[in-house]
Amino acid sequence: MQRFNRRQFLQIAGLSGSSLLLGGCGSDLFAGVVGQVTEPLNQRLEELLLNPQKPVPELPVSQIEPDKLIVNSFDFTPMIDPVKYRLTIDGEVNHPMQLSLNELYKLPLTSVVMRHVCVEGWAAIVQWGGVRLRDLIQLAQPKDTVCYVYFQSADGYYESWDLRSCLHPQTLMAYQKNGEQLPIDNGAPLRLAAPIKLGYKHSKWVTRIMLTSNLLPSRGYWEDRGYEWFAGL
Ligand SMILES: Nc1nc2c(c(=O)[nH]1)N[C@H]1C(S)=C(S)[C@@H](COP(=O)(O)O)O[C@H]1N2
Ligand SMILES: [Mo]
Repeated sequence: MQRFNRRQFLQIAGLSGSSLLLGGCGSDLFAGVVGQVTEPLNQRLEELLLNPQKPVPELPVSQIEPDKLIVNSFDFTPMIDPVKYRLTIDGEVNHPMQLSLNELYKLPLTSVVMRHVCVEGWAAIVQWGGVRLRDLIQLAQPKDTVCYVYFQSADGYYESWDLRSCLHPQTLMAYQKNGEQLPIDNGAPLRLAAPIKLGYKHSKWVTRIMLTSNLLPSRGYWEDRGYEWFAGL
């Protein structure tokens, strides 16, 4: 595992304005096996209609609804020692990494006020703050075969996303909620947050981000129980 070094930090600063090439899954992501066999037609359309790189209009800070975000965990709340915590980024990448929280905190901080929508029938406007997932992916340098990203969580939850949605400028690995340190129940030390997908796509307590060319048979905790995979908002 390669540790995070100074040159890589500078790389982010220098590259933050540029776009990352999507390799083989850019314009015809859904021309592949997933689009034609695994996913129903409506999800292909959903992907085609959504422009993932266009920022979702931001909501004002005055509209944050601190009491409306309901803690929703399928099982237990894992206790993670913040000193020992490492975020693993691996898979089909040139630079697999293990990042400490201090290393993550040194990366550019982005805050986005967005609506969190749970399929169970509630929503809340939340401000999430953290590292852009695209910056982390850029640091790991995915091989051009990569089309999907898997997220592993400390409570056994797992998720998979399409690469384009991971590269969206408002897709965050968040460590702040409403301007304060992320509470344990909401996924501390690190959770996914993005205004482009339903709540169950936003893995809490993420410990591993794995980049891959293929969607594995286990696509996500709720997806494997019948929920939609793309789950776009
Ligand atoms: N690791 C993990 N992440 C998870 C879940 C979970 O049970 N475990 N539940 C998901 C669901 S269904 C929702 S709506 C949101 C809820 O986030 P919150 O508990 O911070 O409100 O987390 C998502 N991420
Ligand atoms: Mo949810």
